[in-house]
Amino acid sequence: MSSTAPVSRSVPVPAAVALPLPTAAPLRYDWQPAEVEALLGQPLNDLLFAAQAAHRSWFKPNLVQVSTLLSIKSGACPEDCGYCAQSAHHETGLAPERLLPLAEVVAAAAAARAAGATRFCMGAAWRNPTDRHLEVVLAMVQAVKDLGLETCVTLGMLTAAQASRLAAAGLDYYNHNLDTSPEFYGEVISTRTYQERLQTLEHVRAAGLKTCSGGILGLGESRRDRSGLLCQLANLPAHPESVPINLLVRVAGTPLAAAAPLDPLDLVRTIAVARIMMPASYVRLSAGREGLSDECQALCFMAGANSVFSGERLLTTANAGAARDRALFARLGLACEETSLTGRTTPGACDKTGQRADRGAGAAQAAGAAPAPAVAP
Ligand code: SAM
Ligand code: DTB
Ligand code: SF4
Repeated sequence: MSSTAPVSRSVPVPAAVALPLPTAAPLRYDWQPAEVEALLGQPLNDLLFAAQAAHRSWFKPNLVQVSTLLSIKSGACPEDCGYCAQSAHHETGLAPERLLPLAEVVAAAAAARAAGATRFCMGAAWRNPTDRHLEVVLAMVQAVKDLGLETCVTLGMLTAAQASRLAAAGLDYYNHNLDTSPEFYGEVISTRTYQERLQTLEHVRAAGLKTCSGGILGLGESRRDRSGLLCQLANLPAHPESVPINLLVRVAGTPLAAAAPLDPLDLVRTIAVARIMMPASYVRLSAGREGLSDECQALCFMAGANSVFSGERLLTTANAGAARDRALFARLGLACEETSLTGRTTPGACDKTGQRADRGAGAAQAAGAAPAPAVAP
């Protein structure tokens, strides 16, 4: 017997919002926190479908860009970032180290290249580099570039002149994260302002460097804070070419050592929404990957993550090692992306250079990307 009684639902269904159609939509720079918060709360299937559509309209869906990290100067950082093992404000037991000698950096970069990395990222625990430190880093950038690797450095705040010198040395990317929303920032870091972060990003863009900027989840932030972070990133004058999404690695001795663990599906949701908002950017599944199951990582790739850090270590904490990644990529049918710099080629890899040249509407179509399917809200 048929019944017209309403179906009872055990979970509340969020109000539907129109999920953006990536097909021919111009890149947007006017995202509002309320709409992004609503996107973050959409049914997961709808989010994953929209994120996949966005991803496939700009990227080959089964390629992952692989970077390797090296801490070139660890610990004793004057900043008080509540999550960080390297802050001098926290007792984490990390022994501070001097700036690594050039030969050690080159050896690590050569090993990373041999292991399949295409980008080598060097991090220093500074509030900002002195000009003397910068001289040493410039030599490192040039030497790593000579190995045929893309280069990225993260050195803290930069002046306009320092950003220009890094660009002149051939640096490809500068990493400088906004980390969280402007409203929550002061709960995590008190030794610098959000505005100072934005200022450095401006210097990086003005110098013609590619921007790597993202955030960190699991700090105790709300969904609204995640939406605030994503709006800040996506409303920059140009979307960052690379958007790392870190999951807090809880380090003993830091103020966030006992932070409540994040629901891993909130990481998946945040990656999906980052992919929808910045469809032409690499979205990197960054710190915290070691603690995720293969299945959760698979969901992150399904949500549009297309970049990872490889290797046994991040800066000071453990990372999913190369062997586990090889096995995971084989399970998922993923291949590592190559760049023209390494001289190795990936058949059918997207030529991002052409696509990003104008950073404007329809760049995907101009570069011949396949149209994405429509998404029903
Ligand atoms: N000192 C530079 C700076 O703060 O810009 C660069 C290095 S810092 C380690 C780079 C980023 O790593 C931070 O912005 C944060 O997003 C991430 N990070 C640091 N410690 C982390 C942790 N314990 N867990 C997850 N991500 C972390
Ligand atoms: C980013 O967003 N994540 C990387 C890189 N940029 C420099 C750093 C992760 C650090 C994780 C904690 C550690 O190893 O100290
Ligand atoms: Fe220093 Fe960067 Fe760590 Fe903050 S995140 S304490 S700036 S190394």
